[in-house]
Amino acid sequence: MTTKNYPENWDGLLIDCHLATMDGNGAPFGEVRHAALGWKNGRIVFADAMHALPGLPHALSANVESLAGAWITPGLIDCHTHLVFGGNRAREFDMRLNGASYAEIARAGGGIASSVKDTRALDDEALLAASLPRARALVADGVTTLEIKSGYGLDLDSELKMLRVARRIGSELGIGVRTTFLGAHALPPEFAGRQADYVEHVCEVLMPAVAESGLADAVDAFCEKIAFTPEETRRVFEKARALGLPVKLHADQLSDLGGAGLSAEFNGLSADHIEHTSVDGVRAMARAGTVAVLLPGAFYALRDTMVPPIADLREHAVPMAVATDLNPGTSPLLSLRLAMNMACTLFRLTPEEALRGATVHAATALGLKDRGRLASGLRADFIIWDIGAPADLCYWIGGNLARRIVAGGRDLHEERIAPG
Ligand code: DI6
Ligand code: FE
Repeated sequence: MTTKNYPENWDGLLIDCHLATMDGNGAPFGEVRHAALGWKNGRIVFADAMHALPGLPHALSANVESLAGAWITPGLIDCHTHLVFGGNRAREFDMRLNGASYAEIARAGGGIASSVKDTRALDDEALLAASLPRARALVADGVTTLEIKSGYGLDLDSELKMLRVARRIGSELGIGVRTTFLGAHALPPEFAGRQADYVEHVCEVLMPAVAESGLADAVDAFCEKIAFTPEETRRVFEKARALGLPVKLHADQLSDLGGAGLSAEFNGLSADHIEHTSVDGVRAMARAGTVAVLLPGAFYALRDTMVPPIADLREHAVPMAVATDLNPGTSPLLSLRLAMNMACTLFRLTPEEALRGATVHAATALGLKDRGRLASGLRADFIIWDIGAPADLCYWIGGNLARRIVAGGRDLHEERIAPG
């Protein structure tokens, strides 16, 4: 017991619960049983065993609730999405079922280009209205921070529009949103046959204006045979570095172009997909502290067979994050928990690795140190779940397990997250 002045006036105090703190305390999931969680002014002030509380619960907060043994985790973090877009690509789903490949559809002018057309056609309000239900679906399943990329605009006005809408999703839903400029996603139609000119345009026109706007937290590129070469990606990264923006990369998804190593060379926050990454790429990531972002939704939707080098990542202690890659083409996946389940089933992650991948390592992939764990001083982002053990979050396929979703100390009201 300490001798603090009472009452402490915590905004809330949950008692008789179990915490999966994800805070490397040696226990699986960083678990603390028979615990309590207190918060004040949007920050966690207590996340530990009940017997360590610095006073009687009612002396600490006027708002004490017993949870009768429920489990609490940090709010989940989806560190790779493209959820702002117009239209959808259900027709391509049909085409793929009839034998067309993703690369063939892209070469025939479908794919990303069709989402660019549909995204350019919407104004801010319409794009927000189209995108909000997708964000709500993620939040309803436990996400309190998400990353959203641009890349379906590919001209200055449309890219800025996407980034503005992404930021508005954060304020509308009361969640954390990090934005990423993905100008090097595909070649827009007005640059057909002039890829070098477009890369120049991204570096000399789009990226400086985006940086100036303050609307992007990072820069990404799609480094792939059907998109941008490693040399073009390097140019984009050099510009990002000059503008003071951190980088991350769609790397080695369909072929090994050395993308993971390239991201690491620029101290990238993450290298994402990485199905084809070599052990040299993994070593480079380990040296640079670049997070491996696993995207099993795209692997599943494309019926990929090349599993990311999980054993190498483990051996070299590269942190593994798990994200939805929510996008209209290759991963129309509206649940991060389902991505966690797929990471276990398809990539053989343990449930603990998958939950670390959607909390603490996802935070690192976004350069965020103030969330992803339950610990004093961090943001009060947490979920109360209807589960018997943390691994259940990966075990169940679908379902509504989140009983209560708290972001920055505020309960996200039903009307905020209910589809609408
Ligand atoms: N992320 C991407 O940017 C591409 N694949 C992926 O996993 C393409 C997304 C799209 O087809 O719209
Ligand atoms: Fe992606």
